[in-house]
Amino acid sequence: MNTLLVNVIGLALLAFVIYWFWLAKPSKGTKAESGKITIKVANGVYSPAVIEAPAGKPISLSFLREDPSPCAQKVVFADLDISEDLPLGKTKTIQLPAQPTGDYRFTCQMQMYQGTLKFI
Ligand SMILES: [Cu+2]
Repeated sequence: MNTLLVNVIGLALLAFVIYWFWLAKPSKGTKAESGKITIKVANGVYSPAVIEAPAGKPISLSFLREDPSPCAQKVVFADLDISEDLPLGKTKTIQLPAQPTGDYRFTCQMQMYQGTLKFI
């Protein structure tokens, strides 16, 4: 009986290891394959905070700001020299020109909100 129990535990561990290392992929960015995505601005986080988009194509990001604090008022793409005001409770769409592959951070003006745009 003991051997059986050990085997069952062993199998369970093995299944867990397989799941952990091969099946549970680390959460990657949300894909914006169509080049369009809406990002919610609330509670100190952009959701999604990591966005993947195809390099070499213009994309359009929509921000829906639900956080009334002045902190969330602007979104800044420092690398792209783009800074836009986000109206409260309305969707603001920002067009970004085509970019080469790479990671581009976007933040609020105080950098408390942080997000990454990955062109892949
Ligand atoms: Cu801020």
